[in-house]
Amino acid sequence: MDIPDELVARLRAAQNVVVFTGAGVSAESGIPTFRERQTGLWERFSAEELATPSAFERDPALVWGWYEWRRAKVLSAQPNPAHLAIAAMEKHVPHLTLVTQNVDDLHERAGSHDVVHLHGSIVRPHCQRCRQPFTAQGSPPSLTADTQKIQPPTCTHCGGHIRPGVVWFGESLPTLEWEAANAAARNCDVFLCVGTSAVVYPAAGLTLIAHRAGATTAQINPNPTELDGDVSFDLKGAAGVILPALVQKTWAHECGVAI
Ligand code: BJW
Ligand code: ZN
Repeated sequence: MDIPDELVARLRAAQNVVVFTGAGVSAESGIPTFRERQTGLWERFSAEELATPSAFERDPALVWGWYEWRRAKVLSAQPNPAHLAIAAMEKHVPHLTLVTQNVDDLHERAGSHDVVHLHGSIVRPHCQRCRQPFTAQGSPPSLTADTQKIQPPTCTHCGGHIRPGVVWFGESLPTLEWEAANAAARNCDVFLCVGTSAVVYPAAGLTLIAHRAGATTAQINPNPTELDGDVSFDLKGAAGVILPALVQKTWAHECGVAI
């Protein structure tokens, strides 16, 4: 698809840019999204049985086993051209804030710095009771099934269960991260919303916060979302195609641009 000249001009002139990502940015790395028909995780698994505090209370081994299966997927995945293009933007934009809902570490592995993780990290578990980080975690076991039960490790400080370091439904987002994302959305010139269905709050509200504060907003997604009609530019297509093209068109005139 054609990248709009006006978006390129606004991005080139911007001092403060926010890139806000969802599961779609990692889809081309082979990490399943949540809500897409047929391939989304919530098509095959129940969010209530796996991604809530009460699910972990009820059956910690089921929940831990499922997250170990997903952690193994993340560890064997590689950043794709969308992650790389976002990392390259950091070199051209005076102040770029990368806010992600994703629990994988593919942005970091692509070279992005100071990534704001609103929904936590699947590679950084902690104790459910005393919140101490759990560091003695090696590679996940080779799992034959996505619903294989695995007893979670025990905290060496207090004996509590170790839990995945992610934000489940009904849990608050980490305060510092949420405040940083909110402030960045309110103060940016350009806000790029990439690969999210924009249904999970409060994160889903960030694009509209930026839009109402006067930012240029652009959505990059091959499918319809809740934000259709509410953004300045709607780029319908895969992030791994559109983002490299956007970076190339915006900064190709700068010497040595590489993505
Ligand atoms: C591509 C692509 C390509 C594909 N290129 N794009 C009513 C009832 C009950 C609860 C609520 C309610 N209203 C609000 C709430 C609260 C709830 C919520 O929002 N629920 C809604 C679903 C209704 N929110 C919360 O509970 C949050 N906490 C909170 O609000 O605290 C206050 C509170 C306290 C006490 C009680 C109640 C509230 C916490 C939300 C935590 C979300 N956690 C998850 C799981 C994380 C752990 C894990 O990974 O297992 O986070 S849910 C899941 O959704 C995950 C994601 O980060 C999040 C967002 O999903 P995302 O990224 O948008 O993925 P998809 O699959 O939806 O979309 C992918 C998109 O990519 C699609 O559009 C594709 O088209 C696109 N795509 N290929 C570009 N190549
Ligand atoms: Zn503990």
